[in-house]
Amino acid sequence: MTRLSVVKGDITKLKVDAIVNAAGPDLLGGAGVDGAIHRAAGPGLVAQCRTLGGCETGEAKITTGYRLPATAVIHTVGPIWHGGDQGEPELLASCYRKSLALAEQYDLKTIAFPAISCGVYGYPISEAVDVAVSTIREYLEDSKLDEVLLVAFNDEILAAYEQALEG
Ligand code: AR6
Repeated sequence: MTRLSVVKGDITKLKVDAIVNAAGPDLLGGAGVDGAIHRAAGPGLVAQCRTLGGCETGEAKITTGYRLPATAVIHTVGPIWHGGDQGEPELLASCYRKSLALAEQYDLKTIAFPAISCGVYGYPISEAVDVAVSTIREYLEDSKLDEVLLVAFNDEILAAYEQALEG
């Protein structure tokens, strides 16, 4: 059975098969976790990203990890929060599903997610973590993955994940 757990820390330090990047649609780097991943990976990452032609909201694309301890980076574009009635939950769920599916497709067994859309894109944390946990749990009912990690960058997100995982 696949393990789903929460860890506090910096996703760029994790030695897993794939880390997920909360990217922007141009995939060329930015603030938040995206900036941290590009800084840690080095210039090879943006060079490969330039060849990908961007990424639509709710979709995901994969690159190698370059100087990161992780083997691969799965770049997904979360929805910008506009109040919740513009398809945000479905788009956020799609980010998790498509990222998990890409990991499986590439035979990657361990994957770590940041709290997609919970920073610059303004998604309310408790609502976002409920989408993340329920979508991942549903996906893991039938999957070949060994471990999924939810990475909390601060205590507020850590507490929200812990509460969602108890439910
Ligand atoms: N490790 C783990 N989580 C982190 C890290 C880290 N090193 N750094 C930040 N976080 P954000 P978004 C958390 O803003 O809301 C960029 O400009 C952070 O605390 O990175 O999806 C992109 O290019 C928050 O909980 O992503 C896009 O344009 C979570 O990561 C846009 O921001 C996501 O926050 C994407 O916005």
